[in-house]
Amino acid sequence: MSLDITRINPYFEDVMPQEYIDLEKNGSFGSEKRLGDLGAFKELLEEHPMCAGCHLALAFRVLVSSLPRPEDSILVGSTGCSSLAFTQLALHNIHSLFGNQNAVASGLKRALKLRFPNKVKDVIVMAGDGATADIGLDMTLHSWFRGENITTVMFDNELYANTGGQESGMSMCGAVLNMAPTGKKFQKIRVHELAISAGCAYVAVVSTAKPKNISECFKKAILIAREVGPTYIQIFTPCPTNLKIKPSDSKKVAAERFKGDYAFKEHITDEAREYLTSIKDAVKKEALETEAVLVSEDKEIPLEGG
Ligand SMILES: Cc1ncc(C[n+]2csc(CCOP(=O)(O)OP(=O)(O)O)c2C)c(N)n1
Ligand SMILES: [Mg+2]
Repeated sequence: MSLDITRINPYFEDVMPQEYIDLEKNGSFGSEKRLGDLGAFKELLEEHPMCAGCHLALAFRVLVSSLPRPEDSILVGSTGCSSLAFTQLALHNIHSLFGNQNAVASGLKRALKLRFPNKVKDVIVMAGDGATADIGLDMTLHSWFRGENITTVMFDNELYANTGGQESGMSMCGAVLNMAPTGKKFQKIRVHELAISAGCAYVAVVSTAKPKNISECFKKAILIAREVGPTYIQIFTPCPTNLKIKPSDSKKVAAERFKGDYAFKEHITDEAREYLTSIKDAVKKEALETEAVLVSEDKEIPLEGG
């Protein structure tokens, strides 16, 4: 996507909503300080239609603010609470049929590689735990087995929130939910371990208890998916509505679980680690070269009046 797509046609300037004018003037496309702008502009969801205290919304905002190239990213969503957030985005996104998200993303990534062989196009799946670990598990796993160059993000609120609180494979054993009144009878699925054995080059289990960590892991996952292979980020995103806790307590729940069973976990293959190191060097080299050019250009600028 060209950044020009966000420019306002001069003929429409007087009728454009203020929020779009703000987005065009100050929006963070192409800005390095995107996280600092969180919530300030429309593409970063300053408002959203989710419940108060929804940590899926918090994670969503952190993710879209951390995209290395928002203008060249395509987000693939699935049915669930997150599909409400997608409607607030000024970014390319696709709503896929519930469970099909990794199949749709695979096709999209392949088509974009053929259509734009010399351009970076990041394809990122963002879906709930029900979509990823239950109904879409076969599509998710097979995209990893095939080694597709996509990133998969799971918003793990440990239930089907959008349909009123059924248990998912990611619910905790014993969890009593609106539509699981006798409690869940089996253990939470260890999708991060499946991701590792299915061949993901990078896997991270993170939590809204540490938003900055989500951002760092997500960036790594996107970079690695470009060249090395599939990547997976699982984010704990407590749902106060279904957990029946005060919205202001979501943070406390995330922090408590972070100290216990939902602690940070990271897996990176040697190849992915080497790739990250190699591009770090390339970025540093580029920065040094730019500095050298700037210094030499600086010397050539004649002093005023000199
Ligand atoms: C093919 C299909 N099956 C079932 C549904 C009904 N449905 C909509 S959202 C949802 C649950 C979503 O749960 P999850 O993926 O965990 O997302 P959450 O709402 O918790 O964010 C279900 C079963 C559907 N829309 N389409
Ligand atoms: Mg869910």
